[in-house]
Amino acid sequence: MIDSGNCYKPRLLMAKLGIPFTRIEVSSHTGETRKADYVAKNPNAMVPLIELDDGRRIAESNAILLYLAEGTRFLPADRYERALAYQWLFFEQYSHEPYIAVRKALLTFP
Ligand SMILES: N[C@@H](CCC(=O)N[C@@H](CS)C(=O)NCC(=O)O)C(=O)O
Repeated sequence: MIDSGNCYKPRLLMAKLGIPFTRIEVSSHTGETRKADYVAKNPNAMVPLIELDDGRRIAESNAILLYLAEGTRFLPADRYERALAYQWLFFEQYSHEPYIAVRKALLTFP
């Protein structure tokens, strides 16, 4: 979904890591996230969803980020430094996304 911040996150990381990908537009604006074929792929009916070359899928933007970042400079090897990265990811989902990003979307999309 091109105007989704949650979709931008993995797209940005894949670009920074030079990982080639194909973007398939699935938008909640058009009801596509609620269609049966999409819900069969992600029962939570949300984007982003990444499909790996072997067909396995990962939902939740930060789970996708952690999968992509594994073994790269974007996820520290040091236990404490990695915990700080997790700290930002949990903060983003619990304190930023619902209160700021969703409000921004509600104001902007209409
Ligand atoms: N916690 C999820 C949130 C994903 C999310 O809120 N996706 C929105 C677009 S930004 C969505 O798919 N909404 C569809 C709907 O509510 O029907 C993540 O980080 O991936």
